[in-house]
Amino acid sequence: NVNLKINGLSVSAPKDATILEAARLAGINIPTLCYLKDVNQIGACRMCLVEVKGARSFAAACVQPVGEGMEVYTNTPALRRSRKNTLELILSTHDKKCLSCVRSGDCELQRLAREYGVDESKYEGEKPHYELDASAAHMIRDNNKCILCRRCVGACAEQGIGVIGPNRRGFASHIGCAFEMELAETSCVSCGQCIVACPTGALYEKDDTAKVFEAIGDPEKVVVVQTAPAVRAALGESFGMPIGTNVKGKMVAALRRLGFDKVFDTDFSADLTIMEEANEFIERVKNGGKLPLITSCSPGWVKFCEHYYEDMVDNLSSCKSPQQMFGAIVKTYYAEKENIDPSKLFVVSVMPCTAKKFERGRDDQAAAGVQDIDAVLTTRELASMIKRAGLMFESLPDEEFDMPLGIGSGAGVIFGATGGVMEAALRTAVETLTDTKLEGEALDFKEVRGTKGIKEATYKVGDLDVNVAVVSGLKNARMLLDKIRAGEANYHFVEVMACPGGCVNGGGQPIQPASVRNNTDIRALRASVLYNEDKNLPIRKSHENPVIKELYDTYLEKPGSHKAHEILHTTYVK
Ligand code: HC0
Ligand code: SF4
Repeated sequence: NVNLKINGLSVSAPKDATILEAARLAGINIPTLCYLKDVNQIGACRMCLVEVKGARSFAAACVQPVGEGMEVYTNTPALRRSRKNTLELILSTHDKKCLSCVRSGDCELQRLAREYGVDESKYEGEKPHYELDASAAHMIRDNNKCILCRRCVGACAEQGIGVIGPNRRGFASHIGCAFEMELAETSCVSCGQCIVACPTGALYEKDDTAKVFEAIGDPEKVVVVQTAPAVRAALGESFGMPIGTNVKGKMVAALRRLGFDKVFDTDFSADLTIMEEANEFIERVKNGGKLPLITSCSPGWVKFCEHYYEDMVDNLSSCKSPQQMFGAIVKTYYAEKENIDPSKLFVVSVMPCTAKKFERGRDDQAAAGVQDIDAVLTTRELASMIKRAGLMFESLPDEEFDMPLGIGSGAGVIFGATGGVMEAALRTAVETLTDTKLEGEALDFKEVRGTKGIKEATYKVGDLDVNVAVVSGLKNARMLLDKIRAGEANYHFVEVMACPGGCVNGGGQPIQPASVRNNTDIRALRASVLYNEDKNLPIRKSHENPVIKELYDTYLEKPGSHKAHEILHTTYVK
């Protein structure tokens, strides 16, 4: 550790800490705009400038390391003037339509402008004007609100994709794709990590709330909603609840009050995915099929694989994702059972994910001859619908999902965290291939839990040593796939989730500002919600879900049957 003084207070900080981190230890918050830990550390925005005694100029606290005996000042009149001026310069080119901006209330620029009492029209002058890029299935870029912080650029690079960056110089400088292409023309995988990194309203998902309100209001339609496992772990954040609060019951109550005819759980179809995928795994092992089997439930990952690892597309599981399986089952099995014309059914998904908006429109996702899914809302869009409907979320009662598609096992719940799909599949594969019954601790495959980017383990399943790997974040996926391609790794089963930490950290989740993201492990807190729910559920294995059993007994026959293939499996582009 090194000892230094910050605003006259003695502070001891690790020797590789930055001034920003050391100040935090002393209870002092230094404002930042461009800095996002591990994503964007370029010291460019000039908001975090501090005075260091003896230095000739101000230092950027986010990149400047601490030193023994250093004397730092974070809040002098000169610094306050400098920060205010920086903000006023940013605002001189900013499209200040705050009243209707999606980020109004949680915009980091708005907050600093208020804190520093800026004159928002001090530098009125010529403004660049940019057309919106609404080409992609999932999002919109509005460069008129961009402050050139480059957090989105860092986020996309961290995903190992890097399709956005600065174009032109000086006054004309702006963020976009190479050669001014539209986003839809690039290999963007729709993960939305750029959106959750953006401090302002320059990036946001395509809003489907109006379409869903309209369907709910249409007396001809039966409107069914499903919620992904990770939504319950974060929706409360949009209503000021602490990160890591499980709001399942209130979420269900809110959806019912919004007017959905049936409120179901994606955990159910996550269980169904496990049945099909575990079966596919066993088949491939027995029949010398393509290994490793790689999961296919994360649409950002699937698109990434199709684009960058064409030669490994045959490794992908042919299973549709739980989102798509859910829609397919609603429009076939459920429609028959309830005697509803599939074309009258309108199936909405609430997802922590922006790539699900893209997945919905993929080919071969229409089991009943109409698209499996009709609309996808992010967790954020659901929060906005709840607010617009005047529902007081915090005081809603806890309600239960509807039956029959509202039962999910603990295995389905943990899908939302990295490692969860693997653990869920192992619970079923081990019991199917061996005569053991997993109980208590034996149900926990701890080696594949946790937020580490790459995890590996070997499990004994019958006579077979099964080598598994779990990766989250596409940069990590790239490293692992390169190893597999080079013959340096021998896995049987691999789980890939596009977003770092899995769905809990998806691009559609409530946005936490950098001040929170830099200092809290939001992935771990949200994941703990899912592991706690799993621990406390009476049914923790997909194959023990009674509705899943009934579905196979009365309709699908058995995992991997002809009918199951027609309804629940899909194809990929090479
Ligand atoms: Fe996920 Fe899913 S677990 S991708 O992360 O597999 O989005 O939460 O809904 O489909 O179940 C997201 C989350 C899902 C799907 C499930 C899978
Ligand atoms: Fe990059 Fe993902 Fe944003 Fe596309 S959605 S630009 S891949 S970060």
